[in-house]
Amino acid sequence: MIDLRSDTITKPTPPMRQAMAAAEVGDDVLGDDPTIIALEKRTAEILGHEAAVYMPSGTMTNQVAIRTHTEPGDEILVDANAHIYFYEAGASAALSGVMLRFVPGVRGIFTAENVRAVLRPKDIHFPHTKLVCIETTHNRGGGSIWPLDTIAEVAAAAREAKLKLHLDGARLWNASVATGIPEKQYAQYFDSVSVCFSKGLGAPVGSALAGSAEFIERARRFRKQFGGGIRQGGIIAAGALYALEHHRDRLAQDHDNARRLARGVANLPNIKVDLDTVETNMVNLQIRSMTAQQFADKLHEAGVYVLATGPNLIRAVTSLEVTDRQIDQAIDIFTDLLK
Ligand code: TLP
Repeated sequence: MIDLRSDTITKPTPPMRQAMAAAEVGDDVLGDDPTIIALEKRTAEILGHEAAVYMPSGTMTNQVAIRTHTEPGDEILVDANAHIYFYEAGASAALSGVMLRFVPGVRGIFTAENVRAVLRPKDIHFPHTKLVCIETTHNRGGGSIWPLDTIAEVAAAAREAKLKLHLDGARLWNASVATGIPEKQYAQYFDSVSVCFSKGLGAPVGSALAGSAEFIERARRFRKQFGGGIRQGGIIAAGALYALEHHRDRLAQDHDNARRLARGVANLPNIKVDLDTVETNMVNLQIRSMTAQQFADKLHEAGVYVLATGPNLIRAVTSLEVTDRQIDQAIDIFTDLLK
């Protein structure tokens, strides 16, 4: 199978497994797992924040951030395609009791003006708006990258309104490799930043939340409350540390493969892909002659795994599990099915 469902399918490589097997461990809930401590320190350093805390998943880092920034009854601003809203099983409502308000965006990217347009005056009728969430690269936006100046403008609008700013940077690594802008240059605008090690970086488990030392101390308590203390988690953190040092630069290959796939299928009938929107390791493809699920099923029978992410939309994601040869084979399979 050529697995283009997600970059979450990536498996630890043999040297990563060796690093994991050799990891020193302790009890992280008691604060003495040396490998987790090293991972948190390195992550904070890369992001230019004071501290970071390791957690089992990106969903948990996002949701702990939301809980740490808000109180029940507050409102947070997201775009309608944000992972936080679309794919986190209603967690913000269930775990933090917050309302989500949508900021209109294009491929997940909104402007300072869009934020100002949804701000509320102080009034007894209204919830307190506390937080703006941005996602880069944007998953449902097809791996789109927020321009740095747009982030800076949105951050300024948020500050003016005394709102905090959270970055869902599950794939911030991809944004940095694609633009050459270091992660910390993006991260400087945010009060909290969530990053994932278990997507394109290829570690088996884990994400981290970064922020000020005070914010992270409060977040640690909510991690515990949400059931995210990991005890001898150094074994998995070692995979993440290995990935941070060895797998960031190679994301460029995944980006090349995504463009190669997009170019290879762009002129086929009954499929539409806008090549200008292929910025990182994702390709959003619109299907015309059948539903996206029907096409995904046909691809599956022919040996290519993709996800239908809308009635007419399929998503193909490249990762270290997919070789350039497999991309060429996938293009041939698309061609056979659509010709
Ligand atoms: N995304 C997954 C699915 O949940 C859709 C995928 O296959 O792309 N933020 C962003 C932007 C994400 O794309 C994801 C995972 C998460 C957070 C959540 O990470 P996990 O899966 O570790 O909870």
